[in-house]
Amino acid sequence: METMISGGAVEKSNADREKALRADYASLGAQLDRRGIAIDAILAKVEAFGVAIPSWGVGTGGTRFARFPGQGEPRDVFDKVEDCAVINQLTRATPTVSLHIPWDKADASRLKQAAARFGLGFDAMNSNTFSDASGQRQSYKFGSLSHADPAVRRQAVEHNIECIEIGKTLGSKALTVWIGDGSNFPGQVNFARAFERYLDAMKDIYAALPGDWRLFTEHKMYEPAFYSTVVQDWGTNYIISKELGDKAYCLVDLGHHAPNVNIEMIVSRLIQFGKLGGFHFNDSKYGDDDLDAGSIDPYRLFLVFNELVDAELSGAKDFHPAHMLDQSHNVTDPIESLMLSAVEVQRAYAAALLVDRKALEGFQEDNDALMATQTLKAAYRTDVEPILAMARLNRGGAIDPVAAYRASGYRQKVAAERPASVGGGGGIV
Ligand code: LRH
Ligand code: MN
Ligand code: MN
Repeated sequence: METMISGGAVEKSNADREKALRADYASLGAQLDRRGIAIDAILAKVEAFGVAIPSWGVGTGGTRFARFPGQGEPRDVFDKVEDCAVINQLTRATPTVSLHIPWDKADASRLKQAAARFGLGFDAMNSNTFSDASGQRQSYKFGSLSHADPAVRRQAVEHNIECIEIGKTLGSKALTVWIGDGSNFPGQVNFARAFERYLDAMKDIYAALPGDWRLFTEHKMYEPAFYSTVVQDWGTNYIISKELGDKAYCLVDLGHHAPNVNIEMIVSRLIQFGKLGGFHFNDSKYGDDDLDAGSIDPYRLFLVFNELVDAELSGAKDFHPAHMLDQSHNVTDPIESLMLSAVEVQRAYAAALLVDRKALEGFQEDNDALMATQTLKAAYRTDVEPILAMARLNRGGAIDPVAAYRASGYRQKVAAERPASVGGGGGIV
Protein backbone atom coordinates (compact mmCIF):
# COMPACT_ATOMS: atom_id res chain seq x y z
CA MET A 1 0.00 0.00 0.00
CA GLU A 2 1.31 3.42 -0.91
CA THR A 3 1.46 6.21 1.63
CA MET A 4 1.94 9.96 1.23
CA ILE A 5 4.10 10.25 4.36
CA SER A 6 6.99 7.84 4.83
CA GLY A 7 6.35 4.98 7.25
CA GLY A 8 9.67 5.82 8.91
CA ALA A 9 8.48 9.32 9.82
CA VAL A 10 5.39 7.91 11.53
CA GLU A 11 7.45 5.31 13.39
CA LYS A 12 9.81 8.00 14.59
CA SER A 13 6.96 10.10 15.88
CA ASN A 14 5.47 7.06 17.64
CA ALA A 15 8.76 5.94 19.17
CA ASP A 16 8.85 9.03 21.40
CA ARG A 17 5.33 8.38 22.64
CA GLU A 18 4.79 4.63 22.79
CA LYS A 19 6.08 3.98 26.32
CA ALA A 20 3.81 6.60 27.88
CA LEU A 21 0.86 5.35 25.83
CA ARG A 22 1.33 1.76 27.02
CA ALA A 23 1.41 2.94 30.63
CA ASP A 24 -1.73 5.05 30.16
CA TYR A 25 -3.51 2.19 28.40
CA ALA A 26 -2.67 -0.23 31.22
CA SER A 27 -3.89 2.24 33.81
CA LEU A 28 -7.17 2.89 31.97
CA GLY A 29 -7.52 -0.88 31.48
CA ALA A 30 -7.28 -1.41 35.24
CA GLN A 31 -9.82 1.33 35.89
CA LEU A 32 -12.29 -0.08 33.35
CA ASP A 33 -11.75 -3.58 34.70
CA ARG A 34 -12.99 -2.39 38.09
CA ARG A 35 -16.11 -1.17 36.29
CA GLY A 36 -16.58 -4.58 34.64
CA ILE A 37 -15.47 -3.39 31.20
CA ALA A 38 -12.83 -5.22 29.14
CA ILE A 39 -10.68 -2.52 27.52
CA ASP A 40 -9.59 -4.79 24.66
CA ALA A 41 -13.21 -5.29 23.57
CA ILE A 42 -13.67 -1.51 23.37
CA LEU A 43 -10.36 -1.22 21.50
CA ALA A 44 -11.50 -3.79 18.92
CA LYS A 45 -14.69 -1.84 18.26
CA VAL A 46 -12.83 1.45 17.94
CA GLU A 47 -10.35 -0.13 15.52
CA ALA A 48 -13.24 -1.25 13.31
CA PHE A 49 -14.90 2.18 13.33
CA GLY A 50 -14.62 4.49 10.33
CA VAL A 51 -15.89 7.89 9.24
CA ALA A 52 -15.78 9.23 5.66
CA ILE A 53 -13.91 12.39 4.66
CA PRO A 54 -15.85 14.87 2.53
CA SER A 55 -13.76 15.67 -0.55
CA TRP A 56 -14.83 19.31 -0.27
CA GLY A 57 -13.41 19.49 3.27
CA VAL A 58 -9.73 19.22 2.32
CA GLY A 59 -9.72 22.65 0.69
CA THR A 60 -10.06 25.89 2.65
CA GLY A 61 -13.73 26.91 2.71
CA GLY A 62 -14.72 30.48 3.18
CA THR A 63 -17.67 32.53 4.26
CA ARG A 64 -20.16 34.57 2.31
CA PHE A 65 -17.78 37.46 2.82
CA ALA A 66 -14.39 36.19 1.81
CA ARG A 67 -12.18 33.23 1.25
CA PHE A 68 -8.59 33.20 2.45
CA PRO A 69 -6.82 30.39 0.61
CA GLY A 70 -4.45 28.11 2.47
CA GLN A 71 -1.09 26.87 1.27
CA GLY A 72 -0.92 23.86 -1.02
CA GLU A 73 -4.64 23.52 -1.50
CA PRO A 74 -5.70 20.59 -3.68
CA ARG A 75 -5.99 21.56 -7.35
CA ASP A 76 -8.33 18.74 -8.31
CA VAL A 77 -9.93 15.59 -7.00
CA PHE A 78 -6.68 13.63 -7.37
CA ASP A 79 -4.93 16.03 -4.99
CA LYS A 80 -7.94 15.73 -2.69
CA VAL A 81 -7.54 11.95 -2.65
CA GLU A 82 -3.88 12.36 -1.67
CA ASP A 83 -4.83 14.64 1.23
CA CYS A 84 -7.47 12.13 2.30
CA ALA A 85 -4.80 9.43 2.18
CA VAL A 86 -2.70 11.44 4.65
CA ILE A 87 -5.66 11.75 7.01
CA ASN A 88 -6.30 8.02 6.93
CA GLN A 89 -2.62 7.10 7.15
CA LEU A 90 -2.22 9.00 10.41
CA THR A 91 -5.64 8.38 12.02
CA ARG A 92 -6.61 4.99 10.52
CA ALA A 93 -10.16 6.16 11.11
CA THR A 94 -11.14 7.46 7.66
CA PRO A 95 -11.05 4.63 5.11
CA THR A 96 -13.46 6.28 2.66
CA VAL A 97 -14.04 9.53 0.79
CA SER A 98 -17.40 11.08 -0.02
CA LEU A 99 -17.40 12.87 -3.38
CA HIS A 100 -19.39 15.85 -4.59
CA ILE A 101 -20.35 16.07 -8.27
CA PRO A 102 -19.63 18.12 -10.40
CA TRP A 103 -16.89 19.50 -8.11
CA ASP A 104 -15.08 16.16 -8.25
CA LYS A 105 -15.86 15.18 -11.79
CA ALA A 106 -13.05 13.13 -13.37
CA ASP A 107 -12.50 9.88 -15.17
CA ALA A 108 -14.13 7.49 -12.68
CA SER A 109 -11.89 4.47 -13.37
CA ARG A 110 -8.77 6.60 -12.95
CA LEU A 111 -10.19 8.01 -9.74
CA LYS A 112 -10.95 4.57 -8.40
CA GLN A 113 -7.37 3.51 -9.13
CA ALA A 114 -5.97 6.66 -7.53
CA ALA A 115 -7.86 5.91 -4.32
CA ALA A 116 -7.02 2.19 -4.39
CA ARG A 117 -3.29 3.02 -4.33
CA PHE A 118 -3.87 4.18 -0.75
CA GLY A 119 -6.50 1.59 0.13
CA LEU A 120 -9.24 4.22 0.12
CA GLY A 121 -12.83 3.47 -0.90
CA PHE A 122 -15.83 5.70 -1.59
CA ASP A 123 -18.79 6.44 0.64
CA ALA A 124 -21.97 8.23 -0.49
CA MET A 125 -21.95 10.29 -3.67
CA ASN A 126 -23.31 13.84 -3.32
CA SER A 127 -25.19 15.60 -6.08
CA ASN A 128 -25.19 19.35 -6.50
CA THR A 129 -28.28 21.11 -7.79
CA PHE A 130 -27.79 24.09 -5.49
CA SER A 131 -25.43 25.89 -7.84
CA ASP A 132 -25.14 26.19 -11.59
CA ALA A 133 -22.31 24.30 -13.26
CA SER A 134 -20.68 26.08 -16.15
CA GLY A 135 -22.46 25.45 -19.43
CA GLN A 136 -25.59 23.88 -17.97
CA ARG A 137 -28.80 24.57 -19.89
CA GLN A 138 -31.22 25.42 -17.08
CA SER A 139 -30.49 27.54 -14.00
CA TYR A 140 -31.20 26.49 -10.41
CA LYS A 141 -31.70 30.08 -9.29
CA PHE A 142 -35.34 29.31 -8.44
CA GLY A 143 -34.88 25.71 -7.39
CA SER A 144 -34.04 22.34 -8.83
CA LEU A 145 -35.99 19.18 -7.99
CA SER A 146 -38.99 21.26 -6.89
CA HIS A 147 -38.73 23.90 -9.65
CA ALA A 148 -41.96 24.98 -11.35
CA ASP A 149 -40.48 24.26 -14.79
CA PRO A 150 -40.36 20.55 -15.68
CA ALA A 151 -37.25 21.10 -17.82
CA VAL A 152 -35.29 22.24 -14.75
CA ARG A 153 -36.57 19.30 -12.71
CA ARG A 154 -35.60 16.91 -15.50
CA GLN A 155 -32.08 18.34 -15.65
CA ALA A 156 -31.75 17.96 -11.87
CA VAL A 157 -33.00 14.36 -12.00
CA GLU A 158 -30.56 13.54 -14.80
CA HIS A 159 -27.70 15.03 -12.81
CA ASN A 160 -28.55 12.78 -9.85
CA ILE A 161 -28.70 9.76 -12.13
CA GLU A 162 -25.30 10.72 -13.51
CA CYS A 163 -23.97 10.77 -9.92
CA ILE A 164 -25.27 7.23 -9.45
CA GLU A 165 -23.53 6.15 -12.66
CA ILE A 166 -20.20 7.61 -11.55
CA GLY A 167 -20.66 6.05 -8.12
CA LYS A 168 -21.26 2.61 -9.63
CA THR A 169 -17.80 2.66 -11.23
CA LEU A 170 -16.24 3.88 -7.99
CA GLY A 171 -17.88 1.25 -5.81
CA SER A 172 -20.05 3.68 -3.88
CA LYS A 173 -23.32 2.33 -2.52
CA ALA A 174 -25.30 5.45 -1.73
CA LEU A 175 -26.42 8.79 -3.08
CA THR A 176 -27.00 11.78 -0.80
CA VAL A 177 -29.39 14.43 -2.07
CA TRP A 178 -29.44 17.85 -0.48
CA ILE A 179 -31.22 20.67 -2.28
CA GLY A 180 -31.26 24.37 -1.53
CA ASP A 181 -34.77 24.77 -2.92
CA GLY A 182 -37.09 27.05 -1.02
CA SER A 183 -38.19 30.66 -0.98
CA ASN A 184 -37.13 34.02 0.37
CA PHE A 185 -40.58 35.62 0.60
CA PRO A 186 -43.96 34.56 1.93
CA GLY A 187 -46.12 33.75 -1.06
CA GLN A 188 -43.17 33.12 -3.37
CA VAL A 189 -43.95 29.41 -3.65
CA ASN A 190 -46.85 27.16 -2.84
CA PHE A 191 -45.53 24.84 -0.10
CA ALA A 192 -47.60 21.81 -1.06
CA ARG A 193 -47.08 22.08 -4.81
CA ALA A 194 -43.31 22.53 -4.42
CA PHE A 195 -43.11 19.46 -2.16
CA GLU A 196 -45.23 17.43 -4.55
CA ARG A 197 -42.94 18.30 -7.46
CA TYR A 198 -39.93 17.40 -5.31
CA LEU A 199 -41.41 14.01 -4.41
CA ASP A 200 -42.20 13.25 -8.05
CA ALA A 201 -38.65 14.10 -9.11
CA MET A 202 -37.17 12.05 -6.26
CA LYS A 203 -39.24 9.07 -7.35
CA ASP A 204 -37.50 9.22 -10.73
CA ILE A 205 -34.09 9.25 -8.99
CA TYR A 206 -35.14 6.43 -6.68
CA ALA A 207 -36.18 4.36 -9.71
CA ALA A 208 -32.62 4.65 -11.09
CA LEU A 209 -31.03 3.38 -7.87
CA PRO A 210 -29.28 -0.02 -8.09
CA GLY A 211 -30.73 -2.74 -5.87
CA ASP A 212 -27.87 -2.63 -3.36
CA TRP A 213 -27.76 1.17 -3.06
CA ARG A 214 -29.36 3.47 -0.52
CA LEU A 215 -30.72 6.95 -1.09
CA PHE A 216 -30.06 9.50 1.66
CA THR A 217 -32.01 12.72 1.78
CA GLU A 218 -30.55 15.49 3.90
CA HIS A 219 -32.75 18.08 5.58
CA LYS A 220 -31.69 21.61 6.50
CA MET A 221 -33.81 24.26 8.11
CA TYR A 222 -32.72 27.25 6.05
CA GLU A 223 -29.94 28.66 3.86
CA PRO A 224 -29.68 29.46 1.01
CA ALA A 225 -33.47 29.97 1.19
CA PHE A 226 -34.31 32.24 4.10
CA TYR A 227 -38.07 32.11 4.36
CA SER A 228 -38.95 28.49 3.59
CA THR A 229 -37.02 25.41 2.58
CA VAL A 230 -38.57 22.39 0.87
CA VAL A 231 -36.75 19.73 2.91
CA GLN A 232 -36.50 21.71 6.12
CA ASP A 233 -36.61 19.22 8.96
CA TRP A 234 -36.56 15.59 9.99
CA GLY A 235 -40.36 15.32 9.84
CA THR A 236 -40.39 16.22 6.16
CA ASN A 237 -37.35 14.02 5.66
CA TYR A 238 -39.10 11.07 7.29
CA ILE A 239 -42.12 11.57 5.02
CA ILE A 240 -39.81 11.55 2.00
CA SER A 241 -38.15 8.31 3.01
CA LYS A 242 -41.55 6.67 3.61
CA GLU A 243 -42.93 7.90 0.30
CA LEU A 244 -39.93 6.67 -1.65
CA GLY A 245 -39.50 3.19 -0.21
CA ASP A 246 -37.19 0.78 1.58
CA LYS A 247 -33.95 2.04 0.04
CA ALA A 248 -34.60 5.63 1.15
CA TYR A 249 -33.22 6.90 4.47
CA CYS A 250 -32.75 10.19 6.28
CA LEU A 251 -29.36 11.83 6.64
CA VAL A 252 -28.74 13.98 9.70
CA ASP A 253 -26.26 16.83 9.36
CA LEU A 254 -25.70 18.04 12.91
CA GLY A 255 -25.60 21.69 11.79
CA HIS A 256 -28.95 21.69 10.01
CA HIS A 257 -31.35 22.21 12.90
CA ALA A 258 -32.82 25.09 14.81
CA PRO A 259 -30.80 26.14 17.87
CA ASN A 260 -31.55 24.02 20.95
CA VAL A 261 -33.21 21.23 18.97
CA ASN A 262 -32.72 17.87 20.64
CA ILE A 263 -30.81 16.14 17.83
CA GLU A 264 -30.14 12.95 19.75
CA MET A 265 -33.87 12.49 20.11
CA ILE A 266 -34.34 12.90 16.35
CA VAL A 267 -31.69 10.25 15.92
CA SER A 268 -33.57 7.95 18.29
CA ARG A 269 -36.85 8.43 16.43
CA LEU A 270 -35.28 7.68 13.06
CA ILE A 271 -33.61 4.56 14.47
CA GLN A 272 -36.85 3.38 16.04
CA PHE A 273 -38.62 3.53 12.70
CA GLY A 274 -35.74 2.12 10.63
CA LYS A 275 -35.01 5.29 8.70
CA LEU A 276 -31.65 6.55 9.92
CA GLY A 277 -29.34 6.56 6.92
CA GLY A 278 -26.31 8.41 8.13
CA PHE A 279 -24.65 11.55 9.39
CA HIS A 280 -22.74 14.60 8.40
CA PHE A 281 -20.80 15.22 11.59
CA ASN A 282 -19.67 18.74 12.38
CA ASP A 283 -20.34 21.28 15.11
CA SER A 284 -21.95 24.68 15.32
CA LYS A 285 -22.92 27.45 17.67
CA TYR A 286 -25.33 29.51 15.59
CA GLY A 287 -26.31 27.95 12.26
CA ASP A 288 -24.78 25.59 9.73
CA ASP A 289 -21.36 26.64 10.93
CA ASP A 290 -19.54 23.50 9.72
CA LEU A 291 -17.03 23.67 12.55
CA ASP A 292 -14.89 20.70 13.57
CA ALA A 293 -16.81 17.81 15.14
CA GLY A 294 -16.97 18.08 18.91
CA SER A 295 -15.33 21.51 18.97
CA ILE A 296 -18.30 23.36 20.49
CA ASP A 297 -20.52 20.81 22.17
CA PRO A 298 -18.74 17.47 22.62
CA TYR A 299 -21.40 16.29 25.07
CA ARG A 300 -24.05 16.51 22.35
CA LEU A 301 -21.89 14.40 20.07
CA PHE A 302 -21.58 11.88 22.90
CA LEU A 303 -25.36 11.87 23.39
CA VAL A 304 -25.86 11.17 19.68
CA PHE A 305 -23.47 8.24 19.98
CA ASN A 306 -25.22 7.10 23.11
CA GLU A 307 -28.28 6.52 20.89
CA LEU A 308 -26.20 4.85 18.18
CA VAL A 309 -24.52 2.46 20.59
CA ASP A 310 -27.84 1.68 22.22
CA ALA A 311 -29.17 0.72 18.77
CA GLU A 312 -26.03 -1.25 17.91
CA LEU A 313 -26.18 -3.28 21.11
CA SER A 314 -29.91 -3.90 20.94
CA GLY A 315 -29.69 -5.03 17.29
CA ALA A 316 -32.02 -2.35 15.89
CA LYS A 317 -33.55 -3.18 12.52
CA ASP A 318 -32.15 -1.60 9.31
CA PHE A 319 -29.42 0.01 11.36
CA HIS A 320 -26.15 0.60 9.53
CA PRO A 321 -25.70 4.36 9.41
CA ALA A 322 -23.06 5.94 7.19
CA HIS A 323 -20.66 8.08 9.20
CA MET A 324 -19.39 11.09 7.30
CA LEU A 325 -17.88 14.44 8.19
CA ASP A 326 -19.09 17.67 6.62
CA GLN A 327 -17.07 20.68 7.61
CA SER A 328 -15.49 23.78 6.23
CA HIS A 329 -12.19 25.25 7.36
CA ASN A 330 -11.35 28.89 7.41
CA VAL A 331 -8.65 29.34 10.03
CA THR A 332 -7.04 25.90 10.34
CA ASP A 333 -5.19 23.49 8.09
CA PRO A 334 -8.05 21.29 6.77
CA ILE A 335 -6.00 18.11 7.11
CA GLU A 336 -5.38 18.81 10.80
CA SER A 337 -9.02 19.72 11.41
CA LEU A 338 -10.33 16.65 9.61
CA MET A 339 -7.96 14.36 11.51
CA LEU A 340 -9.09 15.79 14.83
CA SER A 341 -12.76 15.62 13.84
CA ALA A 342 -12.44 11.96 12.92
CA VAL A 343 -10.80 11.34 16.29
CA GLU A 344 -13.57 13.30 18.08
CA VAL A 345 -16.24 11.17 16.43
CA GLN A 346 -14.33 8.03 17.45
CA ARG A 347 -14.00 9.44 20.96
CA ALA A 348 -17.75 9.90 21.26
CA TYR A 349 -18.24 6.33 20.07
CA ALA A 350 -15.71 4.89 22.50
CA ALA A 351 -17.16 6.84 25.45
CA ALA A 352 -20.69 5.77 24.55
CA LEU A 353 -19.52 2.15 24.59
CA LEU A 354 -18.63 2.65 28.27
CA VAL A 355 -22.17 3.49 29.39
CA ASP A 356 -23.40 0.98 31.96
CA ARG A 357 -26.65 0.28 30.10
CA LYS A 358 -28.03 -2.18 32.63
CA ALA A 359 -27.60 0.31 35.45
CA LEU A 360 -29.06 3.07 33.28
CA GLU A 361 -32.15 1.03 32.56
CA GLY A 362 -32.58 0.33 36.26
CA PHE A 363 -32.38 4.03 37.13
CA GLN A 364 -34.86 4.83 34.38
CA GLU A 365 -37.30 2.22 35.71
CA ASP A 366 -36.92 3.64 39.21
CA ASN A 367 -37.32 7.25 38.04
CA ASP A 368 -33.93 8.02 39.52
CA ALA A 369 -33.16 10.96 37.24
CA LEU A 370 -30.01 11.94 39.08
CA MET A 371 -28.34 8.54 38.92
CA ALA A 372 -29.50 7.99 35.34
CA THR A 373 -27.83 11.14 34.15
CA GLN A 374 -24.74 10.42 36.28
CA THR A 375 -24.46 7.06 34.54
CA LEU A 376 -24.08 8.87 31.22
CA LYS A 377 -21.69 11.39 32.74
CA ALA A 378 -19.48 8.64 34.20
CA ALA A 379 -18.93 7.29 30.69
CA TYR A 380 -18.51 10.73 29.13
CA ARG A 381 -15.98 11.82 31.73
CA THR A 382 -13.74 8.81 31.14
CA ASP A 383 -10.68 9.85 29.18
CA VAL A 384 -10.64 7.29 26.36
CA GLU A 385 -7.66 8.84 24.58
CA PRO A 386 -5.35 5.86 25.35
CA ILE A 387 -7.85 3.57 23.56
CA LEU A 388 -8.00 5.83 20.51
CA ALA A 389 -4.22 6.23 20.37
CA MET A 390 -3.68 2.48 20.81
CA ALA A 391 -6.14 1.80 17.98
CA ARG A 392 -4.10 4.09 15.73
CA LEU A 393 -0.79 2.55 16.78
CA ASN A 394 -2.03 -1.02 16.27
CA ARG A 395 -3.19 -0.18 12.77
CA GLY A 396 -0.03 1.64 11.69
CA GLY A 397 -1.25 5.17 12.36
CA ALA A 398 0.18 7.92 14.53
CA ILE A 399 -0.19 8.11 18.29
CA ASP A 400 -0.35 11.90 17.88
CA PRO A 401 -1.62 12.54 14.33
CA VAL A 402 -1.15 16.32 14.35
CA ALA A 403 2.40 16.10 15.71
CA ALA A 404 3.32 13.45 13.12
CA TYR A 405 1.71 15.50 10.36
CA ARG A 406 3.52 18.69 11.31
CA ALA A 407 6.84 16.87 11.64
CA SER A 408 6.38 15.31 8.18
CA GLY A 409 6.41 18.68 6.41
CA TYR A 410 3.58 17.48 4.11
CA ARG A 411 1.91 20.88 3.86
CA GLN A 412 5.16 22.61 2.92
CA LYS A 413 5.88 19.93 0.35
CA VAL A 414 2.52 20.26 -1.41
CA ALA A 415 2.67 24.05 -1.15
CA ALA A 416 5.76 23.91 -3.34
CA GLU A 417 4.00 21.66 -5.88
CA ARG A 418 0.52 23.15 -5.95
CA PRO A 419 0.12 26.76 -7.08
CA ALA A 420 -1.73 29.06 -4.67
CA SER A 421 -5.48 29.18 -5.32
CA VAL A 422 -7.46 32.36 -5.71
CA GLY A 423 -8.91 34.08 -2.68
CA GLY A 424 -11.28 37.00 -2.53
CA GLY A 425 -15.05 36.75 -2.83
CA GLY A 426 -17.57 34.71 -0.92
CA GLY A 427 -17.45 30.94 -0.64
CA ILE A 428 -20.31 28.47 -0.67
CA VAL A 429 -22.34 26.65 1.95
C1 LRH B 1 -25.49 21.82 2.84
C2 LRH B 1 -24.50 20.71 3.03
C3 LRH B 1 -24.80 19.52 2.14
C4 LRH B 1 -23.92 19.83 0.96
C5 LRH B 1 -22.66 20.27 1.67
C6 LRH B 1 -21.61 20.91 0.82
O1 LRH B 1 -25.31 22.82 3.79
O2 LRH B 1 -24.43 20.33 4.38
O3 LRH B 1 -24.40 18.33 2.74
O4 LRH B 1 -23.74 18.76 0.10
O5 LRH B 1 -23.18 21.13 2.67
MN1 MN C 1 -24.18 18.28 4.98
MN1 MN D 1 -24.54 22.02 5.65
